[in-house]
Amino acid sequence: PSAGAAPAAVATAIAVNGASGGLTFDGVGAISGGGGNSRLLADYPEPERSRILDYLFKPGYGADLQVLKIEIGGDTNSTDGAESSIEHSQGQVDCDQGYEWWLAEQAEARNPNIKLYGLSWGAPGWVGSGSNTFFTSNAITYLMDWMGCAKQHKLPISYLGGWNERGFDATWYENLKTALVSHGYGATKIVAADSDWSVADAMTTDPAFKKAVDIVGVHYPCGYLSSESTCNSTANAQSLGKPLWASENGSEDANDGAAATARGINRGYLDGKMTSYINWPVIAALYQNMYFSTDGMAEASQPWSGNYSIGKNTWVTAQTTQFTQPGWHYVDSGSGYLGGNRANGSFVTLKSTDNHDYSTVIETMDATAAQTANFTVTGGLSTGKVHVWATNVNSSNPSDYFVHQQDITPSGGRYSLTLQPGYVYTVTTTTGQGKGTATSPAASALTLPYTDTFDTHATTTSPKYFSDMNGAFATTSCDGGRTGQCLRQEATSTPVRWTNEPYDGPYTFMGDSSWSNYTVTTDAYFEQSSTVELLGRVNLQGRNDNGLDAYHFRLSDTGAWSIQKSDVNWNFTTLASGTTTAPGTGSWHTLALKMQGSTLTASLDGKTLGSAVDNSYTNGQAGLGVTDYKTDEFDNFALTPGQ
Ligand code: 147
Repeated sequence: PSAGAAPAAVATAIAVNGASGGLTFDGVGAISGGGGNSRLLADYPEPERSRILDYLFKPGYGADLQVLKIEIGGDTNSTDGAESSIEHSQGQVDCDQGYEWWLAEQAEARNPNIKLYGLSWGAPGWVGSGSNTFFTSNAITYLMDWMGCAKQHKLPISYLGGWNERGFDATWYENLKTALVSHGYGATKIVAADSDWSVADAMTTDPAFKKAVDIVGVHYPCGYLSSESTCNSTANAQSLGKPLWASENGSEDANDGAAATARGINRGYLDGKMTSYINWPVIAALYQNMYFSTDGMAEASQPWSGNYSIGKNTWVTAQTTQFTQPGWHYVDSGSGYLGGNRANGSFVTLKSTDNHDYSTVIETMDATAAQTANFTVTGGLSTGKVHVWATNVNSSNPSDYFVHQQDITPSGGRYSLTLQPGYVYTVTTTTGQGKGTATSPAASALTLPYTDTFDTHATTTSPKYFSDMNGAFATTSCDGGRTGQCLRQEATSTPVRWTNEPYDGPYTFMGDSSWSNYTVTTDAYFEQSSTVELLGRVNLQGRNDNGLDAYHFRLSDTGAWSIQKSDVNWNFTTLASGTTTAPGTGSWHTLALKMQGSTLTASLDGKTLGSAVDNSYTNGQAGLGVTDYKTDEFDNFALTPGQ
């Protein structure tokens, strides 16, 4: 065009033909775990907790997730926390450990059609004993125990995976399939290998492996972080005749990641024939000093105030999930790139199993001008009224998300729609959509003093607000002649790990990052020869727990004590140390770490051991730890404010 003339507007014909071919749609969902990202949601007050769950799972209200992938907790760090195993020690199964069962029950209660998918990041030490790999026969025993727990919880597990992002062992998957069938879980499909496309290459040359695996699940096939605009699978994968999934995608901010999510959901099918898109993670319900603190569908990091926010990611996801069901079919004739050019955006049409309803999801994330879509409906699909819903992804005003814009009555099966740049549109013959209206209370700090005697909690659930980073801290009956409940570190040996931090001692922390001058006190019981610690001014954590800005007061049963600081690379600096009368094993003692300005003071049973001066950290949360996989106990946790 000559200077000044507007470029010719792009017009795209969308042929919504019910007779067209297309693969089966398996659903759009999200992951709880990998790890610790849902932890604080469990402790939210009502009614906020239910409202957030509604925004995630309730049909016609919010993200309306169709797949929920849950971590099979392994007592080891799996990104932003460690999730509890159901079997810390072989043969001792406790199906109430962790919070994923609770979350899955909440999801099922809201949407009985949701598909559940279990995957391990790590596992208790016994699973990999001697090998430190997950691909053992013990792991199969362990997964059958986990399936038994799911059954006990009345949670149907549609899909089960192997070891997250740690390759595959063909024989192991074959044995897993045999075990599922022989234990009566033959309806559960195996996804392999939650890693890269090489699993499909192996399946093309190994018929037994190919037979054992039902679905090829690959991570970040649409790129990692905001690069998500082109999605890829491989010729080998497409030759298998098995569903191909983006079994983990995302790792995006709840708001800033919305454009990548919108592209990825459509383009996974267009570019790579992938029929499921599973976002990591479901929610950012974790402390804000963690590495991936804002990733998910929503953010909820203040269980004391009830404050939360629903991310734009929820609404671009809803543009597909509220208008489709797993089991619907893609309509290939009604799917492609606008004007044949990926820069204009993409469109994907899905139809109901009875070939009546359809929904077309259009994204114009990278378009720069308005365009037109000209629809023609044929092949037995409804030519009745269509409803148009839209999300303006360029807007930061939530009232521009998930808006019912207009209804159009086709004429002779034809109608047109103008598409603005930066939008996701859904054109649908279905009804029942909705945008939740619950609003959040204001954020506020958790005030001191704070105490927890660990007596009021269920025996198998970690206490309120505590988020474990390695190991498993659970309330259980006290040892050492003490009555009531105490907090015990339950992992008895180094787990099969997923992360690779140089220091992986079990620790857990809680509270408000604004806390500055305070004393953290606890009673501690040395069940074995070991070193326990108090943490204070817990601040930034390195990715995958590869370090922590914090102060530590450590005491061993031998009487050796220290005040140390650690940094985000797990460098430890000893600020003060000494040896006191050995507390020994089998008895209770009271430890305290006082932080006042730059002065740090450690005391034992009311007597000062020593102090140090350091200016590194001025504020942060409080925690408890054991420097090795020992089952020490804690009681009477108390935080008292200083000046
Ligand atoms: C994934 C993990 O599976 C998740 O648990 C979580 O840690 C997530 C955070 O982004 O990352 O693992 C990946 C790590 C790096 C890449 C892809 C997946 N990468 O660089 O492409």
